[in-house]
Amino acid sequence: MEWSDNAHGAVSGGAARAANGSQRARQRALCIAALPEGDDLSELAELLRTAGVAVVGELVQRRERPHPNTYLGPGKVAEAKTAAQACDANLIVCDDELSARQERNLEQELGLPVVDRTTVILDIFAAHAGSAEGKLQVELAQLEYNMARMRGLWSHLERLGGGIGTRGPGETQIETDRRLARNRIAALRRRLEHVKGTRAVQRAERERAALPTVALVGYTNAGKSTLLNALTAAYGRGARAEVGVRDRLFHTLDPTTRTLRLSGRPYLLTDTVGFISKLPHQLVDAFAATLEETRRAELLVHVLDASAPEAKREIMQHAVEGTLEEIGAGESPRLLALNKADLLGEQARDELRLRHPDAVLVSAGTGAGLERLGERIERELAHTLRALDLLVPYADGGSLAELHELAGEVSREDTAEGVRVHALVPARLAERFAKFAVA
Ligand SMILES: Nc1nc2c(ncn2[C@@H]2O[C@H](COP(=O)(O)OP(=O)(O)OP(=O)(O)O)[C@@H](O)[C@H]2O)c(=O)[nH]1
Ligand SMILES: [Mg+2]
Repeated sequence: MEWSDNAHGAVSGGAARAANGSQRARQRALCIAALPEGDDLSELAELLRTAGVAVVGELVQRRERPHPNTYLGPGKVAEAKTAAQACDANLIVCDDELSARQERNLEQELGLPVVDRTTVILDIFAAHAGSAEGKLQVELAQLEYNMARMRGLWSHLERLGGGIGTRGPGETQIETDRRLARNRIAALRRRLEHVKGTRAVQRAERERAALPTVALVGYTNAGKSTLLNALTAAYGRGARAEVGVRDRLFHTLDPTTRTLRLSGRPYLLTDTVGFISKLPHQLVDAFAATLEETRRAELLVHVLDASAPEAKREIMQHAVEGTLEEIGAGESPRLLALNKADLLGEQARDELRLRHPDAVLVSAGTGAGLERLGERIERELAHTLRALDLLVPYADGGSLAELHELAGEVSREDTAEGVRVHALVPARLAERFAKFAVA
């Protein structure tokens, strides 16, 4: 193990856990946290790995509540200073969101730049944002976060010459003032409204198709994108470019929607941005438009990494449920998919089945359990379908083809008057066939 167990606040220096190869990382972080019993800093380390920052030491103080002025208690702050020198850190990273006052005081006492968890998450989002909308959303979130804490922040980041916390609006703000930042925020909001307008158009198109929609939601790195790829490979149609999958946090920021065919019937399946504990509020607000996809879905498949230790699993599950509440999707029908089952032994799988009798165990990686997941999705969405009994004239080949497209398997019988059809179609599209209805 590279770090000592810091339950008592000891600090290990030593080799940099360089995320970017063997060369000495530019940013070398000492991680600090005031945590109640049980938590650890492994997730922060993952976040930093994703952000390309090396973790060279950690220091945990066990306390229920952080110190209001300095986050850590006074004795621990002194310890942190020694520790930072011992492990040659040039950055302090805190596992919580710091108040402006805590951050300023800590920087003063420690003589090093201090960055908090929120800044790290915002920075990762900034680096991963791909679409125009995603970039605007992240910039807005960063600006709003920084607005609240305008102070000598930018000077130390300049010293560091880039790196975490410096991407995005940071550089431009160095010479600007609050008023300019506020103008920028207003401009970003307007542009987002505009982009949202086009999104609404796209959504309207999809709604015209009116297919039942499933959204994959879950903690970051749970395997949502892998599951989207696996499900659409198994139940999709035609070759589509795969959604990017990587063992890093917040890989997916822009929602992707694919068609899924269950019993031949089309459904829409959307991959969404991952959630995390202490997800910055600014991000939830900024991503409200994107998250609308989640709110509008008929079914949420909550993807949970079943291979994580139980305590971590519970934290992840609660974080996801809390975030769903926050975005107004708390009441949406939910199906729990326990993913990465391939990493578990038979006994662990049995325990999970007992604990979550309603969940489906799957492995997006190996494909195990996908069939059952498909069946469950279909069952949960049965209420979105309507059974039709129709008589379609032979001349109307177009309507018959459309029925096949929407209903998948269709039972048909040729009669003298036309084709008698019994089919299940999305309720919102049933109107189209009303003129063929037979009593
Ligand atoms: N062993 C195993 N690994 C998996 C499985 N599903 C996903 N993974 C791995 O888990 C990592 C994260 O997968 P993603 O699909 O990118 O996860 P995500 O939930 O989309 O993550 P974000 O977009 O970052 O929120 C990747 O390294 C995947 O290869 C699985 O069933 N078994
Ligand atoms: Mg993803």
